Amino acid sequence: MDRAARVYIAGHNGMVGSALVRRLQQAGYTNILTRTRAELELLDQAATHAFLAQEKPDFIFMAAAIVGGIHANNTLRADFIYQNLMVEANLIHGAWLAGVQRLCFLGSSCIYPRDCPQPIKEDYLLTGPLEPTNEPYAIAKIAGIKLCESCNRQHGTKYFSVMPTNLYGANDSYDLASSHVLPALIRKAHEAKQRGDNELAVWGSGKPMREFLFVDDLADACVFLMEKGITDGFYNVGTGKDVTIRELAEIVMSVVGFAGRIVFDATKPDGTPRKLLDVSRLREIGWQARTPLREGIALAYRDFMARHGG
Ligand code: GFB
Repeated sequence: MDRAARVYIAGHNGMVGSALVRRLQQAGYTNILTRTRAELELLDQAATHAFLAQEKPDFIFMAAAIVGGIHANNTLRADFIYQNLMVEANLIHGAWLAGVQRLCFLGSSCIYPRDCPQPIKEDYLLTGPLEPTNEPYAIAKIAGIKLCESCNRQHGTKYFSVMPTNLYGANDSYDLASSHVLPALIRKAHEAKQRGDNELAVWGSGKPMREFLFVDDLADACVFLMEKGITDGFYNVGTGKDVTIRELAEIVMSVVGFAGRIVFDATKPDGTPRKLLDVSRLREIGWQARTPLREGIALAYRDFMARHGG
């Protein structure tokens, strides 16, 4: 990919979008297009189509989405399906109308059936029922994959998708009501340490298993696929390793330096028991994750301290 190519990053202020900006700048891309939400409302079809027709990017990364942890997914169900479907429809259809040939759509590992075999291969999509706590979000993300695939089949575009596992890193959300487990535990452990508590509340049973990918590794994978000239289909992006939520809490506590007791809150849902991605499709074409979990958590904690610490 020419370093002067016009690359539009939808959602550049979010955790994934900002990691993509960092990665592209580091690789020497000089024509990165961004718009804040105040400048361009992606829920507005006319505004989105006009922007794409005017700017005609060579490549689009679709990192704009309404996202959140298990509680936000489970309670803001209408927002999660409606807003994600609208943004995807406006951007993907608008990209085709504007003659944008290449695009990378960002999905999520929750698109796969709740009880599918582990590790999860890309081929398991649409082979069984979804996890109920995030079904509306997953349906919207599956629609995004299918919009890309269908646009390729009917119109000859070259749109592909990536399915990251649970992400964490710089610019994550630390709002305890809507965040994912890893940033929530960083914040809770930090505040517990500051208060001198002797307990840390962890939702659910602590038994579910999750795989965590440092967001800069995801950005690296996306740019790798763009530069490789991938034109269709979708790729799992993960580390290939998972931990229980209890193990995760223990690592976070040790990084933060909080030595209290873990107390499980059974009134909160566990969600899917396990979702470990099979990452062999991506490994076979030459990419694998680099950041070990403990090292990534230390970097995330440093980012938390810089933005919210005290
Ligand atoms: O990260 P998380 O919110 O989302 O929760 P999912 C993962 C697990 O951590 C669940 C437990 O079993 C939670 O009950 N957990 C423990 C906590 N303590 C906490 C806490 O303080 N906060 C949170 N949030 N969880 C989301 C999906 O599922 O993952 C999305 O809803 C998306 O659609 C995203 O796919 C990556 O991993 O369960």
